[in-house]
Amino acid sequence: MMRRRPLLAPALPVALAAALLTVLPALPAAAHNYVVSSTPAEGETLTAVPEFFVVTTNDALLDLTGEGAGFVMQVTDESGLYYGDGCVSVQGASMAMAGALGVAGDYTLTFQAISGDGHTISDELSFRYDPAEGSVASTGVASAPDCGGAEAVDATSDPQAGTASTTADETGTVLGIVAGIIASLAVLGAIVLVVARRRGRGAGASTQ
Ligand SMILES: [Cu+2]
Repeated sequence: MMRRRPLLAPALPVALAAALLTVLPALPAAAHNYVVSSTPAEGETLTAVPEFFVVTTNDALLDLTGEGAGFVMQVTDESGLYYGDGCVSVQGASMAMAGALGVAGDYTLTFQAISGDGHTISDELSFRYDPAEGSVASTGVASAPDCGGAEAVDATSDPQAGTASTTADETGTVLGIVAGIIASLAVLGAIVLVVARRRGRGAGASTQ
């Protein structure tokens, strides 16, 4: 008995560490999303107006309302005029706004997004527009477009799809956490059983 206890003692910290390692991967990542790609890319020269300006991050963005609340994309030219309707759609790790540009020149794409951990991230990137002769140029506006107000956002987004994907994500997260807790309880239970059996054997041996 006396010689076994020092051998059993290290088993508990190991069990706790195993339980933590089982639970931790199931918890939502607690870090800012970061940009992995964009249209246009930083420093890129566009020769045509893209169908969409896109910013893609490393992980799912947090679109709680399913309507892109808190998400902003603005494209401005050298004189500060705005292009695009300001309607931002969020899908998974990406946000997008329909493309529109004026005449040839230097432009800036400024964006704001809600990271998966609930924090706001924002940045800007520079690009050049060098269209073919005779390309149709959009007219810039002096103040930032707001997608025509909330009603226009409803009309141009798909609230049903957004709500469904948000619910699925949350269900997946909860299931992951529950599975992690059950797995760690199972590990702890197994350790307790092993310890109890060894003690039982030890006790039985000592009484005989
Ligand atoms: Cu953060």
